[in-house]
Amino acid sequence: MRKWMAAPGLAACLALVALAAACGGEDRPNVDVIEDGGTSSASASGPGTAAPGEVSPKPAGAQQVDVVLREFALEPAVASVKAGEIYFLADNRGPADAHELVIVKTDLAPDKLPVEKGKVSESKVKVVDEIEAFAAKSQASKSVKLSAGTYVLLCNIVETDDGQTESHYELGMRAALRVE
Ligand SMILES: [Cu+2]
Repeated sequence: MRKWMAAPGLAACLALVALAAACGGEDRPNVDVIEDGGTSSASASGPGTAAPGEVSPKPAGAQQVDVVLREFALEPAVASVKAGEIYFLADNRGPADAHELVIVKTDLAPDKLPVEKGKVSESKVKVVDEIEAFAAKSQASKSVKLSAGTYVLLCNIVETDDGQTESHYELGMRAALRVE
């Protein structure tokens, strides 16, 4: 009985789709809701927004350095590595903000880099590479060849909310990494 009823129902539906999209109409509002949700969440989150990070596989032979990013700390799992290819795997634990991972080669202490308006002057230090800002609760990776020396890992995002400047670097998102 049910099977027999289902067939004409489907046929009627297909016919109506062709005529007036009456059956297909049930799908269309769902699509619109998804699109609206995506748009509004992106615009409502403010300056800290960024796309989720992307993780690529660790190259063979590279040394892995896990780095935790959060409001407001930057914590490499190790203090030193051997010179060579380093695979940085950054884990943004937020809870809310986008963060980045900038790798600077410098003899200066992590908290002594030149700063202008809360931002480390990237033209005055040697930026080796970086993982660009990526969203909270996602991970991002980058492989970088590092020569021996001392490095500072930092997040150089500065947000301005209601005239208040929030420098991730000054709030503590910086750490030393020694390459031997
Ligand atoms: Cu940050």
